Amino acid sequence: MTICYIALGSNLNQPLQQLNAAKQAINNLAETKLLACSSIYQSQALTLDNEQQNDYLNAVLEIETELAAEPLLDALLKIETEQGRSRQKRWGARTLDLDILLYGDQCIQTKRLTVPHIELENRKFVLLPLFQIAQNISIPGERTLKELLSAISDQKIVKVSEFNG
Ligand code: ROI
Repeated sequence: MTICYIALGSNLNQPLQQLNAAKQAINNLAETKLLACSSIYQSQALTLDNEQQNDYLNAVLEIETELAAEPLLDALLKIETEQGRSRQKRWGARTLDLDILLYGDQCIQTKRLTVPHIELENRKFVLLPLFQIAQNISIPGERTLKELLSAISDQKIVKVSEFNG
């Protein structure tokens, strides 16, 4: 069993419903148990070239899984597709984004997967929900979550909701 943290994000097609549906789907994955959910947070879209996008809703889930990292990635991509995501441009608006932030204490670097997630340390909309449910974890190769968070405290992010059920 490996403890993993999954980031959820959405800014299209009813983001709150997208996040709740994704949580249910992750809860239903084979060989996987949902251990904890952060609250749901809203923030301005981080974009390239000041492109205008809707605000995002973001959250983080803690799971325990027997799935290896790449099969877990495949399962998450399947959930994204089932919830209507087509792969558009990089940094474009999206119905649902599911990212593996951490997979146990492993560092993984394959063609398809970089863990810890490459943008983890720059994104308050990932760090804050992660911190809410995992204050004491250490991130392989990184500073503590608290240190990472204090380095980017200027990004505005607001708690707006909890998951259903
Ligand atoms: N911006 C915010 N605030 N939240 C996200 O989840 C998010 N995801 C993305 C980009 C486009 C980088 N911007 C984001 O993929």
